[in-house]
Amino acid sequence: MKIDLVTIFPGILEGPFKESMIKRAADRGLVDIDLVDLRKYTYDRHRQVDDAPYGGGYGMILKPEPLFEAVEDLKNKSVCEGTWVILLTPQGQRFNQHRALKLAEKKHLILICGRYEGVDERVRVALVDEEISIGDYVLTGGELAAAVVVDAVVRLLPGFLEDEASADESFSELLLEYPHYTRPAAYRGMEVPPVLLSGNHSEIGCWRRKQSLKRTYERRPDLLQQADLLPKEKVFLEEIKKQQS
Ligand code: JDH
Repeated sequence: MKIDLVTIFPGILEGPFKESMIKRAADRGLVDIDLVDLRKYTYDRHRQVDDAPYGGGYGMILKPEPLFEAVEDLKNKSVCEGTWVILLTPQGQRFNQHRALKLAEKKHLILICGRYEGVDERVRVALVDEEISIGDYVLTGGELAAAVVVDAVVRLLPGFLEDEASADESFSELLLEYPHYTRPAAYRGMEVPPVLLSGNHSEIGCWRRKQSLKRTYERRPDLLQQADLLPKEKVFLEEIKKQQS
């Protein structure tokens, strides 16, 4: 997968992609991430990327010309058909695991990170395929949001997770996780649940699934709507609900 991030602050994005797991994915050739400085696509003396809003009012708006030039240049250079252009914006559709899975199917993503009050409306209308917001809080720009989206997408690429099964990801990640324990078996009087020390893998699997369901019901019941549960899991869920009331 090819990912281009268009920004006036490439420095913000250098850290997240030049460290750790995402760097390893790039080194292994799973993904090619480029930080594209929007100022490269300005041709005036002051390398101006923003301007005051027509009609007056507070703040500055990213001008259309550098963004159009940047995206068109990246599309022309692209070896693959079907480039998908994403704008990070507080007005976008909420990002979630489902959207991450959809984006992981694309061959070439271009993410536009806005700043100031946002981008000229013509960018949305003529250049952007999808507008995304990472959540209902206000950031100062799109860079950190873009880093979140890229992180979530890259870990889904085939071959990213070397050993663990990623096949059941799409399913298991719709529920909250079961509790994890590592050595020691007893710590400050807190003991690891005996089933995890039993070596009985079908029992362990069953315990974990039940813990997942219990946690999801207690903390994020909204997630249970979209998870399709097995009949016996539905029965278990009813038991949990009864115990609570
Ligand atoms: C991109 C500029 C800053 C902040 C106006 C909007 C009141 C406009 N989940 C997310 N939160 N924020 C962003 C994001 C923020 C951005 C840009 C993404 C580019 N900014 C900015 C506030 C406003 N404001 C909220 N209303 C309730 C008015 C721009 C983001 C993502 N993804």
